[in-house]
Amino acid sequence: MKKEKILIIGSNGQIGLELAATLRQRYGQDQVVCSDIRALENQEGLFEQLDVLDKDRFYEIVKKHEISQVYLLAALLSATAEKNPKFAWDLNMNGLFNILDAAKEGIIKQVYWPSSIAVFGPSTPRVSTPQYTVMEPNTIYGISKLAGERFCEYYHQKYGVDVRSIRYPGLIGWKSAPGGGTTDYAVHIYHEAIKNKTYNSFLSAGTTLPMMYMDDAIRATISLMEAAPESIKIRSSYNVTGMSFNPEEIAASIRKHIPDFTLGYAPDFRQAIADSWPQSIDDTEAREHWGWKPAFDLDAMTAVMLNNIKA
Ligand code: AKB
Repeated sequence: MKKEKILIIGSNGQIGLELAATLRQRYGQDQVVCSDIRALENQEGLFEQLDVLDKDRFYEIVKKHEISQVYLLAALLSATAEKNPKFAWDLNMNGLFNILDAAKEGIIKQVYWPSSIAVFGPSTPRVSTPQYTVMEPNTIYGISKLAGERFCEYYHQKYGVDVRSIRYPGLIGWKSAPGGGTTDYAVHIYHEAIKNKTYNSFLSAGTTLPMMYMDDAIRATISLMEAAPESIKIRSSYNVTGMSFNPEEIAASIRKHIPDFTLGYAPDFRQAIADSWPQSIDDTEAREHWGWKPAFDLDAMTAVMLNNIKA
């Protein structure tokens, strides 16, 4: 059987860096091509410069490397998208169309595209938010993700495109920095705890959000992509979650290791975004359809984050 040849678009972002390392370990160095708008100074392995809006260049790379699977991670996240709504819409939607169209034409075989808890809005039930519920997002990022979900399902139903997706909660890892999200405080807080023993949160004390440790997110992503097609019953995007906490609770978890850690608050425009999102997620369908189960809770994640950042 011919091995899959994988292209990661947006490989130098928070998820991309970790996904690339895991996929290369799993499938082999030469099976994974990374791409991003800019190369890193110390870019490793097969790499192609790619702006996902440049369809010709995308097709050129797919042809050159005989790509069969694409992970499309290039996007503007919630906070950055609010500052540049037109560009966010253009990047988040037209980037997706370029990849879905290639799958529709049979040029590639399988697509992974991340959605987000941002697809939910203020009218959604906020506790244990189910897979199917009211969805009226009020951020440009959430609107683009909800539209993207509808197009993924449409391309699957109309054209048989094998597209798979997860609604990521806030993702927390120590190997890479997040950029432009509302949940980013939950990464910064660990770095500041180690460096300065204090942090000023841009979300208020009681702002509870769904979150996930990066290792769980990478495992969920690869499990979904490797699952048998007949087990994938949702082609818009799957709810998944790892844990839920607010800034007070993550601070309490950090104080188990750094007792004199202090937390201050300076909420900004991201507070309104967080207030429109769920506090916790019901991921029953992901568990039942393809066996999803998180491994990390808050204290387990805190221990790994602090140990690795310190090292
Ligand atoms: C963000 O905060 O924008 C992202 C997300 C929840 O999709 N981390």
